[in-house]
Amino acid sequence: MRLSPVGTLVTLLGAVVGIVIWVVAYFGLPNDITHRDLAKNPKLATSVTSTGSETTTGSAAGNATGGAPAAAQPAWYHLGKSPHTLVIALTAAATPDKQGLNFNGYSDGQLKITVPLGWKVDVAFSNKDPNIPHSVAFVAYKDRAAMQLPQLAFPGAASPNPAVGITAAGGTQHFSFTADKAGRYALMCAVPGHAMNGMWDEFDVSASAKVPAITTGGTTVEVGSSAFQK
Ligand SMILES: [Cu+2]
Repeated sequence: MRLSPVGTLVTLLGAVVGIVIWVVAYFGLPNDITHRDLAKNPKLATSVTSTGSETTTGSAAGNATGGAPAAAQPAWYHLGKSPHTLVIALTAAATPDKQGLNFNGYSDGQLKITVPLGWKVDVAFSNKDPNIPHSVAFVAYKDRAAMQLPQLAFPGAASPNPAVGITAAGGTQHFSFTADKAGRYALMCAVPGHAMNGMWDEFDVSASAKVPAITTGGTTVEVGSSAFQK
């Protein structure tokens, strides 16, 4: 079959238009529209909104049936091997929030840790900031925003040399104390000026609580299941 010059032109134009459409559709459009590149697609947001024993019960059941790790449980707190021990990892400047003046991303009391009266608290403190030193000290609630290191609420309840602190190069510092007085307390950075700029969170010792609890964003998670013991 022979095409006239006009027919040939129309055929070529049709082919070109087809190719252009194909190229634009497959390569030209941003991934926001096509979502073809799976690696670049946004992660699905996962959130845990549960209160109290629901969480531990639900997660424990998940463990029992699926054998999966307790993914819903943040890794920074769990029950200790010894009875009545809470193990917490507090990381200063864990996020860039407030120029790093935060513990595990929380500042200005956004985080509340509650332990039953008489429990032991094992703390692993570190600082992600390579330049600005931080520390952690457990103090009376009224001293949460103190300019300088106030009196400790419990013997030994601070990282070493808390007024000086450590940078990221300081590694992880371990200390323990017994929460032997019920009341409202705070954990704060004792490097001068940091707590008064918000680097503090709440620490409560409860005479009625049976298990420790972590409260953030209005959600309380009890640290009560043996499923989380390490
Ligand atoms: Cu600090």
